[in-house]
Amino acid sequence: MTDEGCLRIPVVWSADCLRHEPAGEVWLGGREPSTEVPERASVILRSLQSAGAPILAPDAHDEAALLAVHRPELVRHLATIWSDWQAGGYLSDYGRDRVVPYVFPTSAMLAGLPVRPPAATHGRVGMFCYDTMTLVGPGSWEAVCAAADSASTAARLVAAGQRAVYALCRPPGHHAGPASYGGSCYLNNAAIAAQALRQAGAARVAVVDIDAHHGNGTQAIFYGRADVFYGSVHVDPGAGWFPHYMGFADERGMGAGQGANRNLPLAPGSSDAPWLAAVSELCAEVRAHRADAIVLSLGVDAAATDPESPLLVTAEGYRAAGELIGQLGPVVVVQEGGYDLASLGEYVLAALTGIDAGRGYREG
Ligand code: SP5
Ligand code: ZN
Repeated sequence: MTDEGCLRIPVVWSADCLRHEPAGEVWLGGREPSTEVPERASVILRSLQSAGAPILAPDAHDEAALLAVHRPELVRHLATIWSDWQAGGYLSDYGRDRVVPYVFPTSAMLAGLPVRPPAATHGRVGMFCYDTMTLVGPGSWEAVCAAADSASTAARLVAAGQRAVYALCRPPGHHAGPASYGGSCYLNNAAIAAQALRQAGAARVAVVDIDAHHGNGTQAIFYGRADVFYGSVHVDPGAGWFPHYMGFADERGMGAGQGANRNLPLAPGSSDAPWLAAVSELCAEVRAHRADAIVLSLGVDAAATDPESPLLVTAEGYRAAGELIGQLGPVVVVQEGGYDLASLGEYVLAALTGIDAGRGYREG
């Protein structure tokens, strides 16, 4: 293959990411087939391999990389819940083959009382998992760790001088908060990458999130901080879309982080022109914050072909977005959502091709 036809961006990938098999999602009380399936990663990998991208294995990272953005209680829960579930007989006695919450300690329920960790395993799940669609099974923790390791490794490579590295993370991460998981996400791969860049010497980092859904977890992790800007374009939660409770335009950060959060919600049905205008506005914010490095939360579920969102972005739109973002500075690209198996590979390749083209950098 000629250099011209070759995608030069390294891909960090571990086959352990295939070990998470959610085996369904409970939606409105009924179990439905999963949308976040292992095949998503295989399809993306094949597309990038055919484009000639170099594939690298992640290094294993210690728990410190996870604990830098997550509460130890969440990490311990995710690491142990499947074995507790088995030991508790939920599979053998009740035929429940995946971990699903059923009681949630909402602020409305507690009415001011503190959360007391429940004695029962099945009671405890809702303390961390905020929806019924994010199931845990036998290989989930191994995949969650492999995804986090891939993001950390990509951040290390960018900190060492690579201009753009792509982490093929699965499961995705941007809905996971400091002590919460949901939205098919368990640990926040993008936040782990952003924090790793900070610790490797970048004074200011920007997370740009172009997944169709608002990255409520990433926002929550950095909401009070000025050193990590979070900007997102997504389908308007006010028009009835997940995550329903967060992602509104007036959420601008708090305390020291005031002004370092920017949400650009779009109407359902929005296509390339308004979406790219919003991406461009986020890029202007990133420049204004003088970020030394960028983390791109690359969900391709804004695709016109995607079953999980009403946005109508084309592959050319994703390529153009990649070019704009690639001009901002060094980029760690982290895979988030994207569920149409027939077009996923094309959309991810389009975004990375745009970044590759844009990484000549337009300084200033
Ligand atoms: C990472 C990511 O893109 N997570 C998105 C999670 C949004 N899920 C919302 C699910 C709404 C219900 N979907 C109906 C599917 C029925 N099987
Ligand atoms: Zn999404």
